[in-house]
Amino acid sequence: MALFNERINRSLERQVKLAVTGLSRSGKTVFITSLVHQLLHGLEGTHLPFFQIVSGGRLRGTKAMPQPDMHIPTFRYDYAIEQLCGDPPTWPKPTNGISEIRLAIRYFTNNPLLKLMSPVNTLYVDIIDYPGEWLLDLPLLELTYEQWSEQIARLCETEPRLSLSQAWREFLDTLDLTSEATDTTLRQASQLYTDFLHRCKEPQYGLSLLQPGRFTMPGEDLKGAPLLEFCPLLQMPEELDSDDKSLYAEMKRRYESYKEHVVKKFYKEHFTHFDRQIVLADVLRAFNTSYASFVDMRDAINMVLKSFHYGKSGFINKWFGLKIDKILFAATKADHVTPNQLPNLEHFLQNMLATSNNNAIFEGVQTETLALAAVKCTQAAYTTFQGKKISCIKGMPIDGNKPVALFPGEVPLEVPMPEEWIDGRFHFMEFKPPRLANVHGSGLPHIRLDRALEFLLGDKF
Ligand SMILES: Nc1nc2c(ncn2[C@@H]2O[C@H](COP(=O)(O)OP(=O)(O)O)[C@@H](O)[C@H]2O)c(=O)[nH]1
Ligand SMILES: [Mg+2]
Repeated sequence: MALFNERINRSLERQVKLAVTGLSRSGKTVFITSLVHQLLHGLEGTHLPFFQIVSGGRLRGTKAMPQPDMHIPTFRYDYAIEQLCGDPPTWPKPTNGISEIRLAIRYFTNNPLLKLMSPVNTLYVDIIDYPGEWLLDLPLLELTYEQWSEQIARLCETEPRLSLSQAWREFLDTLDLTSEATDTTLRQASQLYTDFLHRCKEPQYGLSLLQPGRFTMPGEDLKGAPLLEFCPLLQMPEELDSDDKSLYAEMKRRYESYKEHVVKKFYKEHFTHFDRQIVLADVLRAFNTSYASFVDMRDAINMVLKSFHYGKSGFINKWFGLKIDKILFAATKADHVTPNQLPNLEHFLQNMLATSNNNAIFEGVQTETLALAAVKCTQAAYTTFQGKKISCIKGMPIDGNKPVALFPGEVPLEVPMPEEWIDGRFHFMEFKPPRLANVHGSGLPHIRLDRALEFLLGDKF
């Protein structure tokens, strides 16, 4: 019966799978939590002016429901909202895998056909949270172990990777790749390589292009699995027999099995079932860090986007087919800039995506870019500086107990030259979530979340 209902919902297009991705700390958990909160508490219609079903008074109510996919962990909205709405409010704990939540949205339909059957209808929205890092693995499918190793070796020729990879590279130098593989050596090599990736990720380096994606974001099912115990090599031995038991041959086998059992599996089991996608990017973090961090993030995001391109017209499509018809790219944490900087932030994101986001690549997919804040933690304010009125933002810094007012810097329209990324040019500070008097009386404060909802779901009602 459940399966039958599931099919009916799908055929009447009353079900939509909305996938949320982005690199770690880009704001996925907070975005989904706020989105669910907006819908659960959104009846009065004033806080989502651009989401027409709400502003037009057609929303009857929303309920969280048991999810349809039993093999995916549940998105813990209950935990996240408890933290965000606690006193004092705190940010939800970081997550590192895939999760899902189903919402049933009851609404008055405008569709004359559906109206005949029933004036009140239900749209089931399955929201899936998954790490953008997993999409960085797509290029591996087209690379041999040797080709991939060569790419990593090249990346490690320049700073900061050159210094950060030193311990791992020195260990590789001690190994005889033609000698028989042992579990201890494989484990040690992969551990040192994984440590290197984690160091790259530290805020002061802020690197994003880290492969394989599961080494830093294993997800619950793969933590500590032998499948993750390999690493690229900096030099390759000449010969390789098919029954070779050498370290080199074993590394290569594990790389191939990672591609087969992890990368392909993800595309087949999850990616191809998504209807709509939002890709979140914390563009401002790169500004705070360095030019190298920015370039790495831009390359990583563009690599993530290749999954959608290949899904529509390339090799993924040939294997599995992809349904996604709308993609929204969003610059998150837009409450870190003054309101007059929002257009610049959107423009800058468009610029970052310029190589991927064109019609030729996204055949038949509608795309849009937006700057948003899922939870607005700052207020716009004004201050005078040398007799001039300048706009600033006011909020509670993440590590303080007194509100601060600051001018965080202008978001440039074009990518600054490498020499222009000087220390202290930007102060995109992290803030605590706001304390609210009546957290369940209305949706959480946000910036442009209603526009995101209208783009992603508006046409489904
Ligand atoms: N000011 C502000 N900070 C945010 C917002 N969304 C996320 N953050 C910050 O970014 C961090 C990471 O967010 P999270 O949703 O856990 O990222 P995820 O790893 O992509 O799931 C949070 O702990 C907050 O510090 C937002 O809308 N506004
Ligand atoms: Mg998360």
